[in-house]
Amino acid sequence: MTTDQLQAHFDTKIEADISIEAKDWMPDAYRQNLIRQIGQHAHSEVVGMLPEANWITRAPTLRRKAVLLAKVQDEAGHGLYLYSAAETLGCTRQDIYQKLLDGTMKYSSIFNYPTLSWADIGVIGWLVDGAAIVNQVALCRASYGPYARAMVKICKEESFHQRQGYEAVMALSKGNKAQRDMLQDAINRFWWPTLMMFGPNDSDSPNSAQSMAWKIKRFSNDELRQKFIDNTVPQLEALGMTAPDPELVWDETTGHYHFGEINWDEFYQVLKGQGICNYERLEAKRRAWDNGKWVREAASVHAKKIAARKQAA
Ligand code: BYC
Repeated sequence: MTTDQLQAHFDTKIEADISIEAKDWMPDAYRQNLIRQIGQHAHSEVVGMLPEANWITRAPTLRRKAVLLAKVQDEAGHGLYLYSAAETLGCTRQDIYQKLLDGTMKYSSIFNYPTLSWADIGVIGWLVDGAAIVNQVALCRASYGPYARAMVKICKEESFHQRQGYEAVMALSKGNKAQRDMLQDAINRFWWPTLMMFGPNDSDSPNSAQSMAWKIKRFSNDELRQKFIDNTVPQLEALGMTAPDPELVWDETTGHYHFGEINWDEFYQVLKGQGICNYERLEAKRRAWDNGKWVREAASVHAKKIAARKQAA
């Protein structure tokens, strides 16, 4: 087939909602855009382990510690599914991981904020995983099959994460004044950064139009952000807590909550590496990479030995 015929076949499949699979022909720009998004997504999962891991040794009870440990392990698993999905597009895991370490590939801005109290762990589960679910449920219908299928399993686990977060914040909301103040402080610090997770406003989102035409993204950044706010404000009210947004109000005419302007300067500063924890996060990942050198070497020697044994047999 000529390139034009291959392109026409690809377009027909996108139009008909037929998944694109790893061995199918796809335009190079589609492939590169997926490597970018899936790679960033994978990096977010593994960098996202760091702020939560910070509290494993300080969880208030053994039950909370076991649950948090399991959650952080789930995030590593999500990273693995996503790196595997990216590899089906022809990149190597090592290559895109190096791009994370040298700062040429992004990860979610949210993980550049510190976890200062136990309440932050509950709020991350509730708000950050809650935002991730809203974004990722839509990605379960992404046009690229391996990405969409990875998202199905990830979403199931994220739902559990969101529930554990809400259960933890519910306990704090029913606690004493110090516990309620700690929770309110965590909400105040994480509210706006959570809204930034959905990316820039649609008018400033360079990738959205093409990603939506290719049905990688099914909803725009602003649509998903609004959906998250509409879902979350009733939960906030049920906790007896408030959002740090004086403009947050139910709008009868639109049938949605109206909310204030996000501080986009802060968002772009964090993307440029100027967030509170950017340096610390990448340093932790670089250190882990260096410390893991002997494991990688031992594993590759073992793999070579097995291959040689198979060849000899
Ligand atoms: N942070 O054109 P746009 C989790 C970048 S992990 C950093 O709208 P796009 C969890 C964007 O990449 C969940 N960068 O982009 C884990 C682009 O830059 P490049 C993480 C951001 O791709 C552990 C530029 O800004 N979820 O839940 O169409 C523990 C312009 O943006 C951000 C995902 O990764 C940001 N927030 O849309 C707990 C979801 N926003 O690449 C929890 C998968 C934007 O052109 N990703 N940028 O240099 C997506 O759905 C989309 O990539 C986005 C952005 C909606 C995030």
